[in-house]
Amino acid sequence: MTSAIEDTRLLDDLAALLGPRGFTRDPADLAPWLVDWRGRVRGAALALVSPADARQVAAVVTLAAAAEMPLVPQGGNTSMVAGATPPAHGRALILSLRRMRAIRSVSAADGVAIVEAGVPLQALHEAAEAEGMRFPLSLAAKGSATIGGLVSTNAGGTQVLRFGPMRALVLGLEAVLPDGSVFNGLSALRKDNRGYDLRQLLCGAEGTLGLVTAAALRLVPAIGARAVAWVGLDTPEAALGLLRRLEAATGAAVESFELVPADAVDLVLRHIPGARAPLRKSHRWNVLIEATAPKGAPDPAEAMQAVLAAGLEDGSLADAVIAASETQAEALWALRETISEAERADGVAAKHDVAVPVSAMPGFITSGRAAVEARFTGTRVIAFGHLGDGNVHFNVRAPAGADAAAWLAEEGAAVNAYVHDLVVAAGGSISAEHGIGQTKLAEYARLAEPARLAAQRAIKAALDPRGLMNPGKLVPLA
Ligand code: 2HG
Ligand code: ZN
Repeated sequence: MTSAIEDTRLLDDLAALLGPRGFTRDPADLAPWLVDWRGRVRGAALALVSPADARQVAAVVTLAAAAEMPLVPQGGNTSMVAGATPPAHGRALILSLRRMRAIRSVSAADGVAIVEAGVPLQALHEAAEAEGMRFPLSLAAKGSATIGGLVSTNAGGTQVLRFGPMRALVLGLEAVLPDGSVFNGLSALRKDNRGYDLRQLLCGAEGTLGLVTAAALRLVPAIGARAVAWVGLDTPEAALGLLRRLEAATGAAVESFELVPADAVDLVLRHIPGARAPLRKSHRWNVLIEATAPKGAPDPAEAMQAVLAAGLEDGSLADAVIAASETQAEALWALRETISEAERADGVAAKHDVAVPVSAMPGFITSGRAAVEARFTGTRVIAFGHLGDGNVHFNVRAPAGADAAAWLAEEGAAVNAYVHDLVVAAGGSISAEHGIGQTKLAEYARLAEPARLAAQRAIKAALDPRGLMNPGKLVPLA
């Protein structure tokens, strides 16, 4: 049993250990970190602790373990599933990794960067670029999302098609385990076959098995040439057909293939200042395509142009534009990357981050949308994102004119269950890239195969027997 007196003693010890830069109980300091990015889940915490290095993280974990104090790790706090929001009861500490921002090394020779957990993704992009290299994972929250969070959520983003999710880019990890020991696994060996892969276990563990303090990450050569296009077309099937033709014509050059419905373009044009329609007319479906080549390799623009011209000619595409400058390319990307923000500004939606086999996705989008809109009268499905990965964000918006928050409170659970049942029937996953966090936990427990849940609970119990690492996330209680 722990008592308030023991909690006070722990807080005093942590304050002494971390000093004023590393410890605060000031409500104003804590406030931004107590609510999730979408503003839907609120929690509370006794303090915000911000260790400066792995040694301090280990000391915090050891003290917290002795006091049986839950720890909630946080990076940029941009989780889509409230994975970094502390519990409502408030007996927890937020452990921010944001002070650990050293880029320890960038080696072009090995194609490896070693970076600490609190480094924002954008900063890693810049550091790699300065060495003629590139870290090939990107997403809309790159300015705030941190390496520790990206590893711990096995983040996806817009280049998974070619380079895989975070998991595929993590070559090594340094982490503090729940007993306070430090796992020194940063040596980025190409081959290392010593049994269970702790590094991969920690990727996507959402901080439930330990705290990632640094990562060795795969770099690839910098981009020499890139071609960015926006295409208007009639159906998701036509979009997937286009992807296959582009892949055949450009080899592995296509790295982003993002599906955007007309509704999403409308939301962006309405809510994001400076956004401009990419094509003369509105099209029911659009894709944003990026193909790249390293320096010295053939420029993919020519092949892309030929494929698009043929598609316009045979009528499978309605319209297309290839960016003529970096500024135009960035403007096209901004249209895609601000969908989430625009949707948030428009009012909360019931969000679903779903995966099905790539070839089944066009059919899933069309029939799923019709089924949901028929079952929940007035709702509007907006399905966008990573078609090339078989992953879309299948978000269901409230009926026009309705109070979106009230609608979500009343109908959200039924909508989620309905959509997730469709996903499971299609052999898919209810979380493609956002993780489980808090908001998907009940649905995950309802739908996951028993063997998966049992193994996951056994791993959690073995490594974190007291259940202090980000409790209430990812692992459903038995
Ligand atoms: C994206 O692809 C993000 O833009 C966010 O994963 C998706 O807001 C969403 O539903
Ligand atoms: Zn996404």
